Order: sequence, then structure tokens, then C-alpha cells
Amino acid sequence: MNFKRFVFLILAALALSACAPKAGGAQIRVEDAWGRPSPAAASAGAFYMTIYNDGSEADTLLSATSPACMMAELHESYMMDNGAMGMRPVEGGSIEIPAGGSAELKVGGLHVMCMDKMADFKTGDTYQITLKFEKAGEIVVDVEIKDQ
Ligand SMILES: [Cu+2]
Repeated sequence: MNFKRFVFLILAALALSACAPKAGGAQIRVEDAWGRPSPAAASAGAFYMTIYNDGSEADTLLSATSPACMMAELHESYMMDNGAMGMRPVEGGSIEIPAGGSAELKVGGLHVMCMDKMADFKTGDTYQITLKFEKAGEIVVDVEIKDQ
């Protein structure tokens, strides 16, 4: 093996190891991101998804942004004093994803509130949303608009 080839192999090995997931830490995976169809006249819409943490450290979803929304907030639904369902920003403004666990954003529970929507949400449309995690950093997810 000549020296040049040796150097190439070392560099290739380094490049590969840079791509491998880090041992431990938070390893975030987002599945089934979706939202209900709604006309642009409806000023807000909700996005739902399940966020898995396959790592050994808890991580925290800090915020969300999307070109489909002027602003996005992390919300929770709750029972108001009068028995009706209301919603509000989550306490502390963030959602923890436990190590080896998951957080389910679902109808009647946690959700990403898409405020001042920039578009009609039509069945079959897909919008990108960027989720920012404390440890995992930014993760871009496709949200599918569908009836469910
Ligand atoms: Cu909401």
C-alpha cells in the first residue's frame, strides 16, 4: 500500500465515523407528523406527531418553525373550569422527551400550534417543520395534511 492510498483510507474512515450516531446522548426520531386540513381563513392549525428518543439522555423540544406558519408554539389541550376544552402554551414552553421514551403530540393533547397560517391546508399537501431540540439540534420533518 502506498502512502497516498493509506492517507485516503484514513480520511475515509474519519468521514464515516463522523456520520455514525454518537454513542449515548439523545437520538431523536419523529414519526407520523400530520395535520388536519383547514382553509387559509382559519388562522391557526395544529400539527401532531410522535417523537421518539432512542438515546440514553433525555432531550427537550424547545421550539418549532415552519414556512407554513408565521409563528409556531408548543401547546397543550386542557379541560377548562367550565368543562370545555381549551389550549395554552406548554408549561415552560418546551416538551421533554425522556431517554428511551417518547412524547406523543395528539388530538386533545400536546400539539404544535401553527399560528397565522400562510396557506390553505389541503388533504395531500406536505409542509416542512423544523423542530429544535436542546441536544439533538434542528430536525426537519414533513407534515402531511390528512383527514384523520
Ligand atoms: Cu393550540
